Amino acid sequence: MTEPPVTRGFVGRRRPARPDRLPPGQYDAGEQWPVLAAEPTPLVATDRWSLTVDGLVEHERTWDWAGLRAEPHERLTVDLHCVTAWSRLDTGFTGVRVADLLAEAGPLPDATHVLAHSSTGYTANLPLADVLDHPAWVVWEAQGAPLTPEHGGPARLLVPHLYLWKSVKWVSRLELMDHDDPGFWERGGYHDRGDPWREQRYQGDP
Ligand SMILES: Nc1nc2c(c(=O)[nH]1)N[C@H]1C(S)=C(S)[C@@H](COP(=O)(O)O)O[C@H]1N2
Ligand SMILES: [Mo]
Repeated sequence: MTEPPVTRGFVGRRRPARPDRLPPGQYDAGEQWPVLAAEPTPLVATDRWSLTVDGLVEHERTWDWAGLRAEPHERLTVDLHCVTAWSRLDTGFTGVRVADLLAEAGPLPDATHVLAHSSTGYTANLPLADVLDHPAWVVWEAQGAPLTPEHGGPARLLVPHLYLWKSVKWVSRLELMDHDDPGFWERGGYHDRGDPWREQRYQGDP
């Protein structure tokens, strides 16, 4: 692999190789992938794992581990942006599109928001458009290996166009609602939507 040429005056200084890929106020964490969680890491065995889509849907749906992995899935490479300012570029995942999972349950016309739940009780709210009109996934592999428990394995939500707190680890339920209901960090003063490119970190940001 060839490195981009280094400008003399910048030798040894931390300098993002791909500044165009970094939202305002973020730094490139390189190969590092910090672990952030409000709760201790739960060990969820795959034979006990399930994901339910319920709330404002035509028919509630639950996938077990084999059922999820039997859904059409894809490999993807995305950039992760944590509100604590690190970004991890080009992280590879394998997973199913949230839009495909929701389609199987049939969102009702009144549904406007999703509340994503972790089996731990952690939650994050999302406008339905953020998982239907933007790519978002439930993923079970990262960097070619099974998603580790620390990073949300067996499976986590991945909504890479928003700050990473929206990407609920150990995801167990996607609840469709007709109103916005703030999740764990949103109740704690973080922005309701969390678009890193608009630097929507805290309530009151644009
Ligand atoms: N269940 C759960 N999911 C969570 C969190 C959490 O505390 N609990 N933290 C969020 C935050 S703030 C970040 S930055 C990412 C961290 O994911 P990582 O540990 O894989 O880097 O998970 C998000 N999903
Ligand atoms: Mo975060």
